[in-house]
Amino acid sequence: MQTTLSNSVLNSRRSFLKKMATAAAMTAAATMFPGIMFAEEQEKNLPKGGNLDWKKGPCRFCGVGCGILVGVENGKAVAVKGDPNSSVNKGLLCVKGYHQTMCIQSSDRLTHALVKKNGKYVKTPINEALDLVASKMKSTIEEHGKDSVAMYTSGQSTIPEGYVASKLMKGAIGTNNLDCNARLCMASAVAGFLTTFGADEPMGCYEDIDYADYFITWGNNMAEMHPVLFSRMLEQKNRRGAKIIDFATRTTRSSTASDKSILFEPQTDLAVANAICYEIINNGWVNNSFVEKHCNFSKGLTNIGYGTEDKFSFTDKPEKIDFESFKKFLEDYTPEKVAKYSRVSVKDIKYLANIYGDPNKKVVSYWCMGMNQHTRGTWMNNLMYNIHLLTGKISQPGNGPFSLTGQPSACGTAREVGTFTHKLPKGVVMNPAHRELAAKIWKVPVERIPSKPTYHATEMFRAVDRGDIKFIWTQVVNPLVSLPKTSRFRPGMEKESCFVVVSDVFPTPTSDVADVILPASWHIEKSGLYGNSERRTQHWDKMVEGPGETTPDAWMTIEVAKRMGYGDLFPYSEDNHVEEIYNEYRQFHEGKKHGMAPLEVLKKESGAIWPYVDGKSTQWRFNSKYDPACKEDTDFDFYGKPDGKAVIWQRPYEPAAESPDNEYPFWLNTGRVIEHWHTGSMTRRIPVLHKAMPHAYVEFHPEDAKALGIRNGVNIKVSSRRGSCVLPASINERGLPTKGQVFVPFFDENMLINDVTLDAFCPISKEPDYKKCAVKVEKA
Ligand SMILES: Nc1nc2c(c(=O)[nH]1)N[C@H]1C(S)=C(S)[C@@H](COP(=O)(O)OP(=O)(O)OC[C@H]3O[C@@H](n4cnc5c(=O)[nH]c(N)nc54)[C@H](O)[C@@H]3O)O[C@H]1N2
Ligand SMILES: Nc1nc2c(c(=O)[nH]1)N[C@H]1C(S)=C(S)[C@@H](COP(=O)(O)OP(=O)(O)OC[C@H]3O[C@@H](n4cnc5c(=O)[nH]c(N)nc54)[C@H](O)[C@@H]3O)O[C@H]1N2
Ligand code: SF4
Ligand SMILES: [Mo]
Repeated sequence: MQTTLSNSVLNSRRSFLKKMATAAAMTAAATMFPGIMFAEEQEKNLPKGGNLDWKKGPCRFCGVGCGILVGVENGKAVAVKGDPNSSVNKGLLCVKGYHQTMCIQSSDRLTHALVKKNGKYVKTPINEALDLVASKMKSTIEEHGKDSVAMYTSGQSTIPEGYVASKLMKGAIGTNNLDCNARLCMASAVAGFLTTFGADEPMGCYEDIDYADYFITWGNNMAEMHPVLFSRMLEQKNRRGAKIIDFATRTTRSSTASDKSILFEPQTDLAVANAICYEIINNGWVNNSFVEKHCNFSKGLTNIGYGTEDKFSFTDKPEKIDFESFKKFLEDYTPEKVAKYSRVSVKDIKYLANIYGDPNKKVVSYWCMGMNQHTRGTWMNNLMYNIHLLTGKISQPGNGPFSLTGQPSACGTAREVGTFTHKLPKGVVMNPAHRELAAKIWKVPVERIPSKPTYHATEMFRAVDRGDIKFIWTQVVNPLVSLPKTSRFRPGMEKESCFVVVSDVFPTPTSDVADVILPASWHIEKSGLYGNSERRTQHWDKMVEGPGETTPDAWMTIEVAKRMGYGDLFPYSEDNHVEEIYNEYRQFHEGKKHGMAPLEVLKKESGAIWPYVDGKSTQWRFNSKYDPACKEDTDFDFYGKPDGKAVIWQRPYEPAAESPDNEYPFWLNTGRVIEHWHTGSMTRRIPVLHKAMPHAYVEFHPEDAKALGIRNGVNIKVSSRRGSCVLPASINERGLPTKGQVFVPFFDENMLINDVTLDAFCPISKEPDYKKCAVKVEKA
């Protein structure tokens, strides 16, 4: 397969994004911090008069899951405002929420299928393109076996889209070659939940914000990434003096808006969490009755590697331990010892321990990618739970560990429908009872669902590069910008050995290497359901028509399944497939532990939280006061585990997979900015957002910049052992890395920082660590 296709689609994308960049100017600072646009303020900006028809749905962007109302006039979306009836955002939105629908009017929208013929993309009727996809998928299976075809999907796929992808791959074809971008995002959170509680997803809900005395963020830039929740925290700070503490490796807008910012050396959060537990135990702050009744202690293997080699595999060997040996283990983590390498002072470690240890203070801990994108991400999640379990501060209003999700349906689709290689809509492929249930609902022979997981995201693209996967279909993802170490995976995807199908709404660096590009309907151009961070399922009806032959992703999957001969398993109607699929899917979660709200409720209300039991959302799981699934004779019941007890894990500190050395002396940390969504494909097509943040940059600590003679705007080459990337320097602008660290956001396809990152991952969750690798920097 060749890359250098200079056809009109690609050219128009590049010149389009360039044109937008040259028009750059910083806009409306007032709306940029913390990114909130108040409902009244929005009202002033909305078109007056006319007959706006306001339609309800969830925001397209982040996992906060704000409710939006879209104003439709003459078949066009002309305005967006926050839904005042949504308990998530109470009428608020951030800048991305407010401007979201503007991207669909972009002039380079994919409106028709494109099929590559003799090195050029040819506009092709959608039916023909789907014929080709189905026949290629079928012939690849016939020639090379079921495990030679793969699908890579998204936490931005709707629930029905994820469901039919899983049914096609696992139920119809019979391969577990399905994984999704939530592997790059939430996998460590999932593995943390499963190892500690035996049940995925947070126990609390956003209402915790109204009761907590302290919010502690563990490497989570909420002011930019979960802005509406952060504004709810700021409101509680102003109203009743609740305190926000930002514990992070870089000073961000979240740090400057907090009451206290504590910085630590990357990766040493493991040690600090253990030091907090040491303090809690040695000061007698353990909630003994809670721990005795509701917790077990365990340890697993240590020194478990970093997954950098192909076909890496690892199985943990958990072992029960007692409280005394856990206490003894923590002696290596006294505040004095940990202060030496974490850069956190003894005083600050004790300060944090004091807050968690004080029975009269309610604490919510928040985290997202800092803890998950970590080569010991599962451990780090376990350690967070240790702190809340030892103190019994969990599953109560205002007290709890809260793992925030990133994508709008990472919970609803990736985790609940289960678009991971090891998952089924209920449970995992390894469990015979879970396979039986799936086979029954899908009406397929149980033997068809393979019992072994195959490729997780990183390993899937390694397999493409090796030539083991010969057909891949990506939906609602842009992996050649977002995967770690794209310097390997781009040439891998370009190889003739793999047929690549890309479904997107815009051309991207991933569609650049596609054999077939399928034009997808965007969010409001189709009906769907998403599930947010607080287990809230939200439904929306199609609001506007999409252009050309754009088609909903679920319907394209169904059409391909039918063409492959699986029509009887996909008996859905084009007009109503979303509802038919949701009703089928709901059967997987029947019962008090995970019951999902019926469609009638979701259509009327701004979402409902599962478990939805007897017409009511369950806000706090595992607490028998609130959760009808708990056994009756106990106050708490961690029913994900057979004995109802959560696990306190002994997990040591271990260094990062790659640390700065003489040749590569800086830490490279990567992440996001408030204006852009991930790879920028949508937000860079929204003029107000693109102008506010027109290109990526490499951020320095001012002392490092001074020592290197680097000024703002100077082009810098950032290189690692994998690749390099040139970006303008940024000093004292958006954020402030610690000395010895540089930071780069990954939204800019013209400055591909993932050519530089490392594909090391947590051996338990297989989630890559985008936050740490070693680089050198020089003037370009
Ligand atoms: N505007 C906007 N909002 C978004 C998104 C977006 O693209 N744009 N994406 C959404 C998605 S999918 C996600 S996953 C979230 C991400 O939300 P966040 O995780 O908040 O954002 P990031 O910028 O990825 O990560 C920043 C944090 O990583 C921390 N960090 C770095 N190294 C370490 C470490 O060793 N340990 C710990 N504990 N922390 C460390 C830093 O301190 C910093 O606070 O944002 C969601 N919201
Ligand atoms: N360096 C670095 N890399 C990272 C991270 C990091 O912190 N640092 N974070 C990782 C994380 S947490 C995440 S979640 C991933 C995200 O990685 P990706 O999911 O690959 O990035 P997105 O830009 O969200 O890609 C979504 C694509 O779907 C398209 N799209 C939008 N709506 C639709 C639709 O309805 N249908 C279809 N078919 N397409 C649609 C968009 O145009 C876009 O191209 O990135 C990961 N990569
Ligand atoms: S906070 Fe997230 S869900 Fe809410 S408006 Fe902003 S991007 Fe959308
Ligand atoms: Mo994410």
